Amino acid sequence: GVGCWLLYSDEPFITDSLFIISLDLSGKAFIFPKETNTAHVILKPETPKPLGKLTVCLRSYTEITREHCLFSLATNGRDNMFVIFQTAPNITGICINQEGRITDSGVIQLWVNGKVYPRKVSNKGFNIPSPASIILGQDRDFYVGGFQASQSFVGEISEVYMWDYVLTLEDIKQVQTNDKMGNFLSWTSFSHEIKGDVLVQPKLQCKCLGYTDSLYYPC
Ligand SMILES: [Ca+2]
Repeated sequence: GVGCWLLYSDEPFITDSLFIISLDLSGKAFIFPKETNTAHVILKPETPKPLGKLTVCLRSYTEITREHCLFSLATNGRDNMFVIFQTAPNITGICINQEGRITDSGVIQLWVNGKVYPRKVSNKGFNIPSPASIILGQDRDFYVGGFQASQSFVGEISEVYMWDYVLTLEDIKQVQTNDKMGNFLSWTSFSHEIKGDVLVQPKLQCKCLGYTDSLYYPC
């Protein structure tokens, strides 16, 4: 039958979709307990489509001091189409706005813990064809796989949201108080598949206080 054919297919998207579940992860976090070249979470948009612009927001909490990859979006042609790397231990709330470079300016805006950083401009021609493969917790050197433990994430990731448009400053403020749902990926109906050693646990700290140094307070 079709299911058997899919199970033995090399096509990653079709195979992955057999194990995707959609859950409301409000008040929960993914825990990546140790350095591996296997543990990651595959994310599946409700309605995959090409992206001319996008915003990604997420929270991470880690003690590791080396570089690590939080979020990786790859397409068949490019393994590092859109990635979020971090290089310092931190409790971080990140939002990245990315405009397309074909019809728009290609401006990239980055917020970290409520602070806006100097804008950058993407490479010419930025546009993400569909389907794209999105994962948390590993950097990859291929469309699917090519993970190195030395770039893996160890710690907690939560409140992952993605939009197919650029968020305004008001929108970003709403994200920081958990009052803005994603229209492409939303933590409140999160279609995902866990691969390897990743746990879902209740969050110990959640809402942010706004624009202070202390991003979190207990749930
Ligand atoms: Ca790598």
